[in-house]
Amino acid sequence: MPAMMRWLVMLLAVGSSAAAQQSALDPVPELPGQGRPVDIAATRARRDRLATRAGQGIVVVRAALSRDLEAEVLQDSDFRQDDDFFYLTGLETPDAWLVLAATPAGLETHLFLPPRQPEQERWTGLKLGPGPDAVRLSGIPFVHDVARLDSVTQVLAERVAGPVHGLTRYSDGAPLLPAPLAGRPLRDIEPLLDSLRVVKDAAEVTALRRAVSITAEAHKAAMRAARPGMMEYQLEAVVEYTFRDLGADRVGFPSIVGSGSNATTLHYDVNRRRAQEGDLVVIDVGAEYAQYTADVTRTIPMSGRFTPRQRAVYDLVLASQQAALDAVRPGVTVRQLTQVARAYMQTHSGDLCAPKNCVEYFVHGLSHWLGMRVHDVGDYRMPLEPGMVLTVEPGIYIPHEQLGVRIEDDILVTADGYELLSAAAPRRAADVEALMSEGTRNAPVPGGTR
Ligand SMILES: [Mn+2]
Repeated sequence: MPAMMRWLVMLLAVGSSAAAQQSALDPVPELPGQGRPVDIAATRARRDRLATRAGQGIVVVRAALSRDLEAEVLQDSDFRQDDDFFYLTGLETPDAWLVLAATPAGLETHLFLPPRQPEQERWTGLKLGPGPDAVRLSGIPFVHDVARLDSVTQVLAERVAGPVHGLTRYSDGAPLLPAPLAGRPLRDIEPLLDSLRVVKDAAEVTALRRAVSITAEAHKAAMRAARPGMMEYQLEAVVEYTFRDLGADRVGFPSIVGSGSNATTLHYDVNRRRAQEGDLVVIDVGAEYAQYTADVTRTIPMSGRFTPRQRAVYDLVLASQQAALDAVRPGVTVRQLTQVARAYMQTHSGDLCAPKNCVEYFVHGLSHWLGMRVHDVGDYRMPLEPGMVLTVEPGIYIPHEQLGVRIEDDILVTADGYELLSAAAPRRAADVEALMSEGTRNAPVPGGTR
């Protein structure tokens, strides 16, 4: 037996006794293989909105394909559901299909699931398969074995006129549509789905709140732990330990911990430098919880206190961010917020970045949508409306001084302004310093002299 299989068998043996011990404490997962229930009302409402907007015809959305642990030797990623499929079903089951048909009698929803394979489940754990459990747990009335995909869609194709609405963005090589629908005109439904996903419903906001609150706690842990001489990856470890400790599923994107000159590299994620006394460290991280990711950046002084110069740059970034936040309300566009932040920075730059204006060192965009993807889907020309979630993240990066500052918060647009979802992570320089002073900076660096 290959080494990996032996290793898995050992894991299974260990795992089953641990599971037996814990069974008195842990609630039995509602949904096999997923551990979180589907919000049936929310997913149904999303399907209804999509079908109403799509109009006549049939909508097809496919789940992500399962990955083969043995063949692909996964080191980079576990299975992660396709975002649109998750949005419409709440299910993390691989290799499934969702078909919505606008019939004369109303919307018909069909879910196709791979059949359960008890032999395989010895290795993979319980899976959701076709049957009454799947109907109950998914809230979808028609659940079929995926082997019946062609025969059921053949019947639907005969009953339902109009185009097929599907997604064309898959790059996994599997068919875009069931065979009986392949000859019909295909309309790409991605823009429509994106326009729905950019405005978050209550269930999505709940997941985002959790992701952001976990991320804020991770920032606080990093502030408490930071001290000169630590490796960047040690701060990363504190952040990502906190993510998992608080129930995050994974990182929403590779954690950025950039000290000194690395703080001026916008997407630095090597995290192998030793952070020195006097360095600023940009920590740009996001926990993913229930498919939704946070994206919060804090910039901290390794020594625990900002130098006067660092503090002046920091305060200009913070005030520029606040100027943009103060302008957030329904009807405003991201472009307008960007203009507000840049104008504020330009006006208040003084000789801080002489001979240039500091705004010349603000080299990236101010905001992006946030949701299931860290740079979430949605048209940036859309005026803000309640339920949209976005980042506000000005920065100043002066490479020749090895000085980079970015402050990034996540906000929910409300009827009369915004809610700062990431408020729990200290933003003001004095608050960052106060939290850092509570830390253990006099303790030896973990790992000694690595
Ligand atoms: Mn961001």
